[in-house]
Formats: sequence, structure tokens, C-alpha cells
Amino acid sequence: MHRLRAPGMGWKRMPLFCWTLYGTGCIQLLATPIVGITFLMVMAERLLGIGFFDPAIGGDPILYQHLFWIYSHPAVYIMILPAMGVITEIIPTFARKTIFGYTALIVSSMAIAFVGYFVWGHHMFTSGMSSTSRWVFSLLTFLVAIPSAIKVFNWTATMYKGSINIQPPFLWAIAFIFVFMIGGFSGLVVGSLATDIHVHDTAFVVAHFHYIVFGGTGFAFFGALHYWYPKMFARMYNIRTANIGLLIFFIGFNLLYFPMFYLGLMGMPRRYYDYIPMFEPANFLSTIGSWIMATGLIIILVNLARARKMTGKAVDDPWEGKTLEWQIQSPPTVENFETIPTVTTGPYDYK
Ligand SMILES: [Cu+2]
Repeated sequence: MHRLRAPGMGWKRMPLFCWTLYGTGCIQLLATPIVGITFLMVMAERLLGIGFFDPAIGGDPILYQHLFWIYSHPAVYIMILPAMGVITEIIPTFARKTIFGYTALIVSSMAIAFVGYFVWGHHMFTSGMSSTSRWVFSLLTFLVAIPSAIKVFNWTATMYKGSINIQPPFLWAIAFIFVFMIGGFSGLVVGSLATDIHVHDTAFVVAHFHYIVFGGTGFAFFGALHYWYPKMFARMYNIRTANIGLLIFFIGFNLLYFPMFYLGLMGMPRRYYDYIPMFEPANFLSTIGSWIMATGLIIILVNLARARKMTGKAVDDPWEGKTLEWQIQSPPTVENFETIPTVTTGPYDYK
């Protein structure tokens, strides 16, 4: 991005998906070495007997937990930032409107990447930390919710008074916003000191995690697949089947994971396959949900796989997207462009 932008493609003309990848790149560069160093420490402990984490040889297991989460909280943003980028591409295309708050979306991506380094302690409220560090981590966790909320606001504002073209990628984006917000709100519950003590290590956390990482990244992944599929393969899938698959998947997803919020609040611990009789009805619903979700997933994947074999080429720009990839033929040729394009407008110039 620093060296290979096309002529005319200023920083403020880059598609926002690229900006989220830029933020992701920063996290990967700075956070991944931490887990690498941690593994080196584990090796030094096991092979050379240097006591880092094992109390028997003078180490501290809580130190391992700190190092793990200093990497692993930013790692969640490695998963969710590109997903947010995908949604930011899909919504203006199908609302036929310029993105609302382009700069705010860049700043929020970079803010998520930055603040994400300072909240790891929220995974360790019950591990034994000083009360001061606990409330500081809780406060910082609330701060990281702000840029995500800015994104949701801007996506909604982009759709406002747009001429909405309801197609599978757009429906995936709407479904993303719905499940991501449930994930986000439940994140406030686990990010607050008092309530986290109650739900820590319960099914509530499992529900929250899946609403963010599967409901967020997973939904955006399928949205992206349906958005760029005609570009990748020059074939169009069956729109109706794609919508039915999404609907079934969405119902199954919520039936699978929503009961876990209830189970966790009632005290069912995570990581156990067995449970007391009072937890049976909700677990039963969850199981049914998983079958419905799998059915939806099969419909979606079969529909996409079948589209590969369909005859008749999809048009190069079926959604009338404005970003550069839609200006070239489908599937893109080697090196994408025959001549280097000159960019004269912003990525979402609909009006
Ligand atoms: Cu975290």
C-alpha cells in the first residue's frame, strides 16, 4: 500500500477494505512476535529448565496467561477487521450511495488496531490481578467498543435513503450487523468487572465468542464469497437458492448459539460435554440449531459449487460496483490490468 498504489490512488481514495487490511497488517506485525517469543520461552523452559511459567522451577503460570492474551486479544481483531472491511465494501455498492464517514471509518479501523493492545486483561479478571489493573482493563475495554460502534453507525447511515438493491451479499451484510451487534453487546457484559465474575468460564462466553468470531468473521466471509464470486469465476450463482441458504443458516446460527447466553447466565460451565438436567432443554435447542445451520451451510456451498459448472458468463460488474476490481474482466487476467489504471474518483462515487 505504501509503494504500489496506482497513479491517482491517494491514501484518501483507497477502498476501506484495504484500510482494514492495513490495520490488520499492523497488528500482525506487532502482536504475532509476542506469541512467537512466548513459545521460545516455553521451549527454553522445557529444554533448558529455565523457569518462566512452571512454579516447580520458579516460574509464574499467570505470566504465560498474560503473554498469551497480549497476543490473542489483538488476534481477534486480525479476524474481525478484514470482515468489517468487507461489509464496508458491500453496503455502499448495494445502497447505491457513497459511504457515510469515510475518514471516520479509517480512523476507527486504526483505533481498533491500536486500542486492541491495551485490553488483554479482560480475559483475566478472575486470574488474580490487582483491583486497580482490573478496573483499568475494564475501562479500556469499553473504549475499544467505540470504534466498532462508529462503524455500525456509519453502515446504517450509508443505507439511510439509499436505493437498496437487495441481493445475497447485501443480505449477508445485514445479517452480519445483526449478529455482530449481539456479539458486541454481550461483549459489554463480559467486559464489565462485576458481571464477568458471574459469567466467566461459562457458556455465556462461548455464545459471545461465536457471535463475534463466527457471526462476525464467518458471515462476512460468506458475504465476501457471494460478492466477489462472479468476479472470481465469471459465473453467477442462483440468487434465490443463495437467499434461502442464508435464511436457514441465519435461523440455525441463532438457535445454536443464543441458548448458550441463557445457559451461561444460569451457570453452565464451558468445556463440559455433560450437564445437569435443568440445562437439557436449552442444550436440546442448541443441538437442533446446529443441524439447521449445517443444512443452510450445505445449501450455500452446493449452490456456489454448482454455479461453477453453469454455462453463460456473468457480466464483469454484476453489482455495478465502483472499486477497481469491477472495472476489469472476470475472472481477472494475470496481473489484473493491461495498462496501469489512473484513478480519478473515490472508491464509492455513486453520486
Ligand atoms: Cu479480548
